[in-house]
Amino acid sequence: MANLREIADFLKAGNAPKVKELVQAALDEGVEPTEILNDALIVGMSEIGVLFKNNEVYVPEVLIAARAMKAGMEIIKPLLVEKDVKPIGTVVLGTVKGDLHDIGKNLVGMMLEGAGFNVIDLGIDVPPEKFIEAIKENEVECVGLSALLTTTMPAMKETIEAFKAAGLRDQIKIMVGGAPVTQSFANEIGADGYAPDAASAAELAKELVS
Ligand code: B1M
Repeated sequence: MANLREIADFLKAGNAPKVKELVQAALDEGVEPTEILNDALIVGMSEIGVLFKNNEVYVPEVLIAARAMKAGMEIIKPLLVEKDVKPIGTVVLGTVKGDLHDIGKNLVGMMLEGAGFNVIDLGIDVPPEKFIEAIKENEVECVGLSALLTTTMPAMKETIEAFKAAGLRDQIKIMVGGAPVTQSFANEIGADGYAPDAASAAELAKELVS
C-alpha cells in the first residue's frame, strides 16, 4: 500500500533514493501524480521549511531535502505535464546585478517549486534587462529579487525602476529578500513584499499571486 506520509518523511530526512523508490511504487499502485505531489512531496518540503524557519534544521538539511524532492519530482513531472496540471504561477527569480550569492536564492527557488510554482531561475549577477527579457518571454506573475550585500541592495531599486520604464511594473508582483533586506527597504523601493526566509517567501508568493 502506498504510504504518502512515508514519502514525506523520507523527503524530510533527505533520502533521495528512498523517495524515488516510493514515488515509483505509489505510481505503480495507481496513485495519482497530483496526489503524490500535494500530499507527499509538498507536505514534506513545507514541513522542512517550517523546521528551517524555526532553526530546528539548517541549510545542509534543507538542501539535502530539496534534492530528495527533486528526485521525486523528476519521476512525476512528465506525468503532470501530460495531465496538463497547471503550476499555481510562474516566478522569475534571480540574485541582482553585482551579487554572486546564491545559496539563499536557491533555497527560495526550491521552496517555491515545493509550493507548486514554476520557477525560472536566472541565476546570479542578473542585470535588469535579463529580468525584463524573462518577463516578456514568459507568462510571469511574480519576480523574486535576492541580494546579500548592502552594496547590491540599490540594484533591487534599479531593477524595479527598469520594470517601470519598460511598462511591466503593473503586470507583475515583486518580492525581495536576502540577509540585509528589510520590510522597510522593500516598502521604500516599491516592492510588493518582503520575506525573511525561504519558507516565508513561498507563503508570500502564494499570497501575492492569489
Ligand atoms: Co559573502 N558576504 N561576500 N560570500 N557571504 C556575506 C553576505 C557577508 C555578510 C559576510 C560578512 O562580511 N560577514 C558580507 C556582506 C556584508 C554586507 O554587505 N553587509 C559578504 C561579503 C562582504 C562578500 C564579498 C564582498 C567578500 C569579498 O570578496 N571581499 C564577496 C562579494 C561577491 C559578490 O557577491 N559580488 C562575497 C563572496 C562570497 C562567496 C562567493 C565566497 C560566498 C557565496 C557563495 C554562494 O552563494 N554560492 C559567500 C558567502 C557564502 C557568504 C556568507 C558566509 C553566507 C551567505 C549564505 O549563503 N547564507 C555570508 C555571511 C553570512 O550570511 N553569515 C556572506 C546562507 C543562506 C541560506 O542565507 O543567503 O541570507 P541567505 O538566504 C536566506 C534569507 O536571506 C532569505 O532566504 C534564505 C533562506 O532562508 N532570502 C530570500 C534570500 N534571498 C531571498 C529572496 C527572497 C526572499 C527571501 O525573495 C525573492
